[in-house]
Amino acid sequence: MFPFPQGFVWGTATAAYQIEGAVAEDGRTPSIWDVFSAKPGNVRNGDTGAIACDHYHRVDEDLDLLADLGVDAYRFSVAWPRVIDDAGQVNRRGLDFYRRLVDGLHRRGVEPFLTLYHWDLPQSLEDRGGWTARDTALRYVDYAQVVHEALGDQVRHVTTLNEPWVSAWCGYGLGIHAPGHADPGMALAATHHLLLAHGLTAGRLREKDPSTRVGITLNLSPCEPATDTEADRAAARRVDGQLNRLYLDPLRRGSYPQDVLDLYREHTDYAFVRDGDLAAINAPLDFLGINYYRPNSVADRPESSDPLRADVRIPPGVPVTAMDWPVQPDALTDLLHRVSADYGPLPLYITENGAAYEDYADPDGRVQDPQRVDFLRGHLRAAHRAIEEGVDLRGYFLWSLLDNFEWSEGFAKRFGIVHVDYPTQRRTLKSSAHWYRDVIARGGPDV
Ligand code: IFM
Repeated sequence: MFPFPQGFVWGTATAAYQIEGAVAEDGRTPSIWDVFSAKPGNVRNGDTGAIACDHYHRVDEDLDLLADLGVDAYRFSVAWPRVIDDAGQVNRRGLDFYRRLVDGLHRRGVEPFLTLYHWDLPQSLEDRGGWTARDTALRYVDYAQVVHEALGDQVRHVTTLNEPWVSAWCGYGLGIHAPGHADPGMALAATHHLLLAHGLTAGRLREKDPSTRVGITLNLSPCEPATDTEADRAAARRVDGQLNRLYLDPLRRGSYPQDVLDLYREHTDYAFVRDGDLAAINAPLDFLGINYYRPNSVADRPESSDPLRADVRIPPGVPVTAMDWPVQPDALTDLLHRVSADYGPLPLYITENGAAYEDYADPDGRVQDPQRVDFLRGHLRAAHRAIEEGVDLRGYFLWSLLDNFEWSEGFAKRFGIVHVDYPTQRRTLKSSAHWYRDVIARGGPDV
């Protein structure tokens, strides 16, 4: 038995664009993901989030699933383009949807953990420069205040951003996510403005309502050298810098890591960093959310020192998920220790962890996913070990409640513990959902 502490928060997570659908209803305006996914070649099979899991119309059914699982908390995101229209006016009908969601959670005894930004920037703001423009950070603060005024009385935990690395580097540095730019200088400007949006908002919300717990969620991955050569060790440090320290250092120490700034000097002069910005970004945090999926085993690539072109390998003999991500739960324990030691003390939550596998319904309609159960068990045990060794880990949100729109992979990758048959929108609990319900009821995995 691996008993977690009393009060440990068991949850599941989703994000607006990945599940809601209803992209043109009740005054919602287009987001960068509507525009990006409509362009042929950007998303596998031409999929879009236009319908997704139709959660917007099935919210009660989906909340019942949460109640059935017995979770303590549910992490969801608010879609900015539902709440603020292209003229910058508040859209009450959009807010009403989230009010119904939050009320429905409370009625079922489930605590809402609200994420303000999970990648669906209003396209109208992208047209004015998106996250490369400082003004977007200021618009974000206004948006955050609107959401807080409407829902703050019922929502204690607010996460400002989900995975700013992905927003900045996949969206502006690599061009594989919306809005589809491939320019490292833009990615660095986007990074800075995302972090500024976070910091200004954290300060503002704390000032207005000290009872709100404000955090941010980062995708963090331990980076190990593939071999013990000096070249591989340097390559691993570069990837760690760009992926982890570029976010953790300003948030927790008020400075950008010099080695990462130096790596990209030919792409930007960093004129977008203004006096006082880093102090704002370094605002006190009530918690840090960690999304952990995999570590990186990094080998040097002599022709390029750019972390975006890094040679990231699967260590021999390590199993992989349907995303080709190596399954290495021990790295989660190491990561939790490192974050606590280097950037704590700070309450931590695992705000995402989970895996995609090739799931299908058998002739009886059942969906058996033993590989996912093994994945989750291994990671929960790794989290448990970290707690036993002193890490202040407060909760675990499984990604994801439902199969959903996996960004540039479309609907081809299934991360849910609940299977969604997209043509009928029928939901079926996979065996991992039954297993997770038992884990929650027992307060930890039994083996
Ligand atoms: O689906 C995503 C989620 O939106 C952000 N974190 C990683 C998940 C799996 O790729």
